[in-house]
Amino acid sequence: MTVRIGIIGPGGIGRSHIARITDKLARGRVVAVTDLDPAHAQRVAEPIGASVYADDAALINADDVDAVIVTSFGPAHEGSVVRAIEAGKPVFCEKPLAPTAAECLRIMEAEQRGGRRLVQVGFMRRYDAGYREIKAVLDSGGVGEALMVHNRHRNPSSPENYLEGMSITDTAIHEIDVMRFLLGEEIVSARVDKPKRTTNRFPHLSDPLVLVLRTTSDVLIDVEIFVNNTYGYDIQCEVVAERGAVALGDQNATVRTGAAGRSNRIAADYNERFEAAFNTELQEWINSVQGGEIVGPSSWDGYAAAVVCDAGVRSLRADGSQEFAVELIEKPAFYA
Ligand code: NAD
Ligand code: ISE
Repeated sequence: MTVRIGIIGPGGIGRSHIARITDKLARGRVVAVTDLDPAHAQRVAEPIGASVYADDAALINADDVDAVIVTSFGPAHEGSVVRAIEAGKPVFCEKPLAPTAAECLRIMEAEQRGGRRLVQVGFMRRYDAGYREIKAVLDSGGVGEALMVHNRHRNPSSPENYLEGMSITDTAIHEIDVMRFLLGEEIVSARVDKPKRTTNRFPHLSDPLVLVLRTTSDVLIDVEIFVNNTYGYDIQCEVVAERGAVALGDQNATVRTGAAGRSNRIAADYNERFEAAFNTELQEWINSVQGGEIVGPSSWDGYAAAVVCDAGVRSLRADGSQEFAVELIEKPAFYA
């Protein structure tokens, strides 16, 4: 059986997902598209023979849509995800599940009312081979307990509609989630330090930033967030443990050697850096829709990351470098 998929908001990442489902993945087909801009939806739908719907509700309720992918911008996610849950259809929502914990809580309430897991959040770093290898090393106990983690999240540029809090809710949320995944514990506090700003940014943005997190067992995590570095999409992570350190390797395996030394390409964007992870993530989602049991990152994971984002955004907006506590609700048995 082919899973017939409807996509809400096929902008940058949505079109990448359509291309991978159409050309690379098995047992999935995009049959329906909607976007705030109907002409854009038409342009996206035509080459793949998909139908265009006026809005998310019409697409979700279409008889030939088995499952939904939400790739609209963050503040629009809650409405579409809740509508999909209420229609009883599996929904893959790009990160963030929603920009604030309050929105994520409402999604969790709707999902629990429905009585079965329907939501998967697009935390694709959990599917990246490098992060998975770091997790395997930590889980094996070979380097002892993790003590500190150093992360760098660098983008070449960010558009004018990338607003202040998005450094946390749209960018660092990847590290927030993957730290929970690697360390297997929750984050209990967040603080944002604000270094000298780059001149290569829109005036409304503080860039770069350093997000400092602490976990339940006191692991200290720093995340450099620099979304206008002008040179490339550069993701780094090093876990320092009691008897060693383990880090992501170079993104592009080939190393060029010449008179200027040794070098390797830096990825241009998220598609190049995380192509394999996106493919695995969405193939496993399609498989789980077919199998009737959603097993990837859950609404709880979306919520747990959003609570940390809330604290980070408060610190970003506060004077100086203030630390804020992260307070999660008790995890519902539904998500155990
Ligand atoms: P984008 O602006 O390129 O595309 C968003 C699209 O959604 C646009 O076409 C817009 O018209 C449409 N849209 C907005 N609100 C809508 C609504 N209510 N109904 C229907 N359509 C709507 O954005 P993007 O860069 O593709 O990001 C989209 C989402 O994907 C964001 O949540 C972002 O955080 C996430 N994302 C994830 C990754 C990743 O690495 N996992 C990478 C990029 C983007
Ligand atoms: C974007 O939405 C992504 O998810 C990218 O992976 C990230 O690097 C970028 O900062 C976000 O805006």
